[in-house]
Amino acid sequence: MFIDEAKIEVRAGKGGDGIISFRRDKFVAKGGPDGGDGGNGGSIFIAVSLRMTTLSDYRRQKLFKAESGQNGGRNNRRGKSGEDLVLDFPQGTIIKKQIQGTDPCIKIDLARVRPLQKIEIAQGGKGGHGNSWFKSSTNQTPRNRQLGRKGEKFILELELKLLADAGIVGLPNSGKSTLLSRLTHARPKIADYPFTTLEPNLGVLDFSEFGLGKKSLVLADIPGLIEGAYQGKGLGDRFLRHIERCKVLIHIIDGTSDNVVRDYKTIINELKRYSPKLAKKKQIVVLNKIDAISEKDLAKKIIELKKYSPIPISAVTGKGIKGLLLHPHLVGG
Ligand SMILES: Nc1nc2c(ncn2[C@@H]2O[C@H](COP(=O)(O)OP(=O)(O)OP(=O)(O)O)[C@@H](O)[C@H]2O)c(=O)[nH]1
Ligand SMILES: [Mg+2]
Repeated sequence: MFIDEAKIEVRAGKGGDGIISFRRDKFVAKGGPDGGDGGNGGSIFIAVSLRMTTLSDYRRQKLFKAESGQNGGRNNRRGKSGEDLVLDFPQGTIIKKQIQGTDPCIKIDLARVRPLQKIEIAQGGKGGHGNSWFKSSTNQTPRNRQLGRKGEKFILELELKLLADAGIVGLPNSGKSTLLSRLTHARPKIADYPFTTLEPNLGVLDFSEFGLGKKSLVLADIPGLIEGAYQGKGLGDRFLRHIERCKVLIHIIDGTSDNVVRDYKTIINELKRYSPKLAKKKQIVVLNKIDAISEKDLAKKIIELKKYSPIPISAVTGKGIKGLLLHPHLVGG
């Protein structure tokens, strides 16, 4: 299941307590202090996993605890430290870390974190000193010791914003998923009814497969938008967050529609309502399904959309695809 929001709690381990103890040696009448220190509590780290594409791992389990340190022992034995815990997240995750009850305070964007890099998010508590640590020339039999410190704990608000170079937007049924499957090895569900795509699909566009050099881009196909998506109509606009970080949008218009300009404007309005920044992104307007309309109809629709420099294609037959790939926003972007 595609999950792009979650809230979890992380609790680092408590430090182990130092203990009070004195040597009881057969041959030493009055042994000195030998209470060991407690071990440190385990810390919690975050890391990026390229294999994860959703936050579904955080849907059920909400509380993550690292192990506590063990108490110190006799004979100056130090307690064992608690194991650290590493939590993996998909690459586009944004984590808001808040101390319980207060507003989000620290934002960590995992898009900037390299895979294999670990970042400490909650530090384990330090182990306390045992009484032998307090021994001094003036105090040979210390009766004090420290308790282990508590580990840090935080609420983490998780939000996933997929990392794609280009986002495919359009009305339902316009051919977004068909285009993704034409350009990449992704195999999203395609069908002749609206809202076939229920969650974003990603694919890698390898220009070399089209004889166009070495470049590659990640494409995101998102569920179709309809008028009022910003009010929650259809599947709403919640998937638009996944194209917020794209450099360019591929805006698909169904060439068989009887009003391509209205269709274009519907999408632009929904993008604007969601975020003016999104609506201002570089856009490539594509007129799809040209195999299904007459040449005359095609010429008319191209003129209607002239202001937006539409690229006519057929995602099904592949016609015009090279022209699309050669668009400066894709090749140069
Ligand atoms: N004739 C023709 N049909 C097409 C073309 N591209 C897509 N289609 C058809 O249009 C229908 C919808 O295609 P999809 O790719 O599922 O459309 P979508 O935009 O992803 O739709 P949603 O996921 O529901 O938003 C399918 O029946 C496709 O076969 C095309 O270039 N020519
Ligand atoms: Mg689709």
